[in-house]
This record gives sequence, structure tokens and C-alpha cells, in this order.
Amino acid sequence: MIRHSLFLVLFILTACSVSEDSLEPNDDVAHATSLALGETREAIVILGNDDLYTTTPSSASTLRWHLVPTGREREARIGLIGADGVAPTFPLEPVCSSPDAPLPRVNCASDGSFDLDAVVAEGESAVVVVHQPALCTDCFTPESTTYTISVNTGPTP
Ligand SMILES: [Ca+2]
Repeated sequence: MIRHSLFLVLFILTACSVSEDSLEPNDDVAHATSLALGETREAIVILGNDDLYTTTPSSASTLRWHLVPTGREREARIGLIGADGVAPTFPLEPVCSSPDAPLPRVNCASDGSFDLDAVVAEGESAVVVVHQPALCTDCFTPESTTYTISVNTGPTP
């Protein structure tokens, strides 16, 4: 009986952790959340429900988005939406560029965070996508992870 109660509590806790955050809907370019230079946002990404962020620098810039998945066991990925509005494909394992690869590139840190560097032209906006990969095939609830995302001026290419 105690064991069953424990499972019930765990199930409810797990189910409750998959609620959407206040930034939704932000699933396409038209509804991307604004992310200003120097700003950090905390959010939840859910399997099948990507989160998009748009940044418009005041001049042509190289920007660096920093993504930190903060969920206990979950992961998240970050990618740049192309000028055609199409999101990149995300394999299960993170795609990590070499540090001197041409931009845009994603550098994977040993702590599980990611830096996405990209050039943004004068007067243009850049849109990035945060994605939850399907890491488990037999979970009771959709996978999700909490994360923080920030953007700052990046390194000179
Ligand atoms: Ca979303």
C-alpha cells in the first residue's frame, strides 16, 4: 500500500511538471518570444512543443545564445531558424561544432550547456529554437526540461 501511494505521488509530481510555461504559444516564427541582448529567460520545453526566441540587435552583430538545460535528467537542444523559417533537424545526440567552425555553430560544453554563435545582419532579426529530444520511448508523460536561455554579443568570427 505504501509502495502504491509512493508511485501515485511520483506519477502526479511527474505529470504536474509538464505544464506549459507563460511564454506559450511560442512555437513558430510569428509567435517567437522576444529575447533582448543581455536578457535571460527561464522556461520549459516539452516534447513536440518547441520554443522560439527572436532577437534584433541594433547593428550587425555576432550573437551568442547560451542554453542551460536545468532539468534533473532531461536535455534540450538549440538551433538557428534559417531565413526560410525552417527549423534545423535535431538528432538524439547533440550536434557539436568544433570551436573554429564557420558560423552558425553550436559549441557543447562539458556541463551540458550550449553556445550558439551566429551573425545577424543590420536591421535583421535572428530566431533560435529550443527543442526537447525524444530521449525515452516508454514514458508515462511527455518529456520536458526546464532551461534558461540568454543572448549576448558573441565572439568576432
Ligand atoms: Ca513552445
